[in-house]
Amino acid sequence: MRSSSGVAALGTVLASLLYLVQGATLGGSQNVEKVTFPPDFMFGVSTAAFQIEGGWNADGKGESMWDTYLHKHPEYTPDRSNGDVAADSYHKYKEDIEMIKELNVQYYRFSLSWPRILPHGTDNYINKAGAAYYRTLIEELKMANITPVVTLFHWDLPTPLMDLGGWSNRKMVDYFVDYARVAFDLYGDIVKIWTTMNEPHQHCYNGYGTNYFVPALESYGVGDYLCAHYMLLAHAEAYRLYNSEYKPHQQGNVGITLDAFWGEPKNSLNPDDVEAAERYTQMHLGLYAHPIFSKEGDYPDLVRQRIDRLSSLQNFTRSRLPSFTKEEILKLRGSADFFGINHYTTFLMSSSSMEKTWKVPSMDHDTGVKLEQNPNWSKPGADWFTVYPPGFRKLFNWIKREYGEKIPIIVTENGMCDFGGREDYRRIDYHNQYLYQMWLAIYEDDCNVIGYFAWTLMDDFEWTDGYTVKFGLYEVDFNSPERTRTKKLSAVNYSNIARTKQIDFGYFKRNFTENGLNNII
Ligand SMILES: *[C@@H]1O[C@H](CO)[C@@H](O)[C@H](O)[C@H]1NC(C)=O
Ligand SMILES: *[C@@H]1O[C@H](CO)[C@@H](O)[C@H](O)[C@H]1NC(C)=O
Ligand SMILES: CC(=O)N[C@H]1CO[C@H](CO)[C@@H](O)[C@@H]1O
Repeated sequence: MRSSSGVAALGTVLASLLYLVQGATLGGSQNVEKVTFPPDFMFGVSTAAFQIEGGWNADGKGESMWDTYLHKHPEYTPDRSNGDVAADSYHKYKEDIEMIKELNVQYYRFSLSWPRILPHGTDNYINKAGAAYYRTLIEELKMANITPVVTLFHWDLPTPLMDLGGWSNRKMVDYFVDYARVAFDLYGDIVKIWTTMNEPHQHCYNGYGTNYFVPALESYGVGDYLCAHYMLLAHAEAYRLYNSEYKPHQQGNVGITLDAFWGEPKNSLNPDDVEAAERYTQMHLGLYAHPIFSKEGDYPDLVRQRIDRLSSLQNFTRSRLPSFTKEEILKLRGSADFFGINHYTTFLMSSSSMEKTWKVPSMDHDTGVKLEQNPNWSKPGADWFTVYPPGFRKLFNWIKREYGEKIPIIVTENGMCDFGGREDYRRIDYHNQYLYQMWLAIYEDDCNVIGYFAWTLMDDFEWTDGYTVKFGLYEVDFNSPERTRTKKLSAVNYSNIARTKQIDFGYFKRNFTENGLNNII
């Protein structure tokens, strides 16, 4: 990780060089032929344990809540699938490493399966085979000159802990810190970049506040905030543990990965829509980011006031959003060395006090914002996913405005889903266009973005969508016991970007014309 001032200085030099390069028209008004990133910009690729590993009960692994839930509810996914085998990375990690090498990226972000290492969730018993799996993976990555970026929690909570209420139980803070300590002890000598949590917002909102994700608690407007509160506290405790006991000799960095859709006002001339979009981002990203990255700490005022007021109107004795103590506010404030952000898509936003699909209470009702898709934006795969590259740049600028330009931002996930196929020109275009918007954020807007991780290495288990949508740079044949991996065109092109640190739009346009694909963004 390098200092932000270094990035800014380098940025200025490169930006002035780049303006000398001859332009060619791209899409609309942008005039860019060569878009180059700093030589030490971090290019990587991301995965998550449950989505690729399989080996759900191999060598003493315990069950995660996703294993347990999907075995009980095969109807949860449209293809009645689960993560029992997935891409079988538990057995095929050597092939994964070959692919990562082929991609020319220097970083690989993956997550540890908590129940693979601690089958009961608690640290009284460590599964040696599970611990050894990650040790080998990390050592082989290092031998291949690939820096591991390790996520501690990417949603696969050990079932015994879910049975105690998961993140709605305050005790989870202790259990998470115990698990973090085990991970730092096992791998901290060779892992120098950690993220504690992946997308707590998606996890809490969809899993505790609705039934869209496991554990499907449907504790609308209550469980989602408990989950948020205790995940934040657990993150802070793990960060403080690392700082006091591990950082002095291990010298690594610890961050968190948050997520955000961009909220575009439905009508940018309507102040209500503009306010709605801002409110949405505060309620969904600010709720998690403000306690950690803001100067003053704690939940954003807007979030605190809105949920307090509605809770009181709804006759709750206390707010549905718990409060931090002074000590907790201090513990959380500044508890990250970098800001990990996952971003995929944008919605049009407008103000609404009630929609048919909302419950009262609920986070949707608390937020009071109606989300719609712009029919003009392409929808290449999953229903929730439309392509709007400028939203990416706007999101970086929002983060900079709210939390300043010092904190380094790492895009820990960005990528596109479709329904499969190796000639994935749309995915090439998605990465090119989103990378270009990120480049503008860096060079035109001085946003301190230092890394980009493509989601994802290969086709995987995509939560509610099962295996029906594809995000991979490599295709996986899920009908073959070998789970054969084959590179897509996007893998070739992403590997060129990672190698040259440059986007080649010229190539892209040629191929689009040859294939008769036009105007897909
Ligand atoms: C809250 O209590 C008041 C006074 O008892 C009552 O009029 C109102 O309907 C209650 N509100 C809800 C949402 O139950
Ligand atoms: C979609 O594009 C048409 C034609 O350019 C435009 O009139 C319309 O407002 C656009 N719709 C949205 C929601 O932006
Ligand atoms: C810029 C870039 O990476 N272009 C490559 C994309 O993939 C095609 C097909 O393999 C190559 O021919 C291009 O050179």
